[in-house]
Amino acid sequence: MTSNDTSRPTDPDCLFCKIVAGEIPATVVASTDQAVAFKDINPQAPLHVLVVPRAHHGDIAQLAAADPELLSGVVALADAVASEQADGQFRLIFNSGPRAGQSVFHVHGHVIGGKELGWSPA
Ligand code: IU
Repeated sequence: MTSNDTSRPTDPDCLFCKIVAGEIPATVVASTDQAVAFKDINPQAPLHVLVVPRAHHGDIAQLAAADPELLSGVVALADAVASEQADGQFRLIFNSGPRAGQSVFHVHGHVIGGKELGWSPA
């Protein structure tokens, strides 16, 4: 783990840190000074955007413990994206740990919406 010029934690080996830095292309739909929202490359719904903090934190629990205000900023960006790109209603999913389906270990919320959603996560 290193820090960039704003003393934000980053991981040079992290895919989402590279997307945040613009080193790997992604379809960015919104951003703030705290977080970036980009389209998931394998969308599961008409609206499927990932919201990630610019700072590197491994999962939602680590983010909440380290910087609850930043977590709040991530949630606010999810809400803004759902309002801009869909009807403002959304599901926000943070997979936490491999058995829960987490494959990228830079915390990210899946903003899912744009259709009537069923409920069968298991
Ligand atoms: P997960 O909760 O860690 O499994 O989610 C990772 C998501 O990142 C998954 O939905 C991928 O489709 C998505 N993704 C992406 O949008 N861009 C990428 O370059 C890669 C994964 I690798």
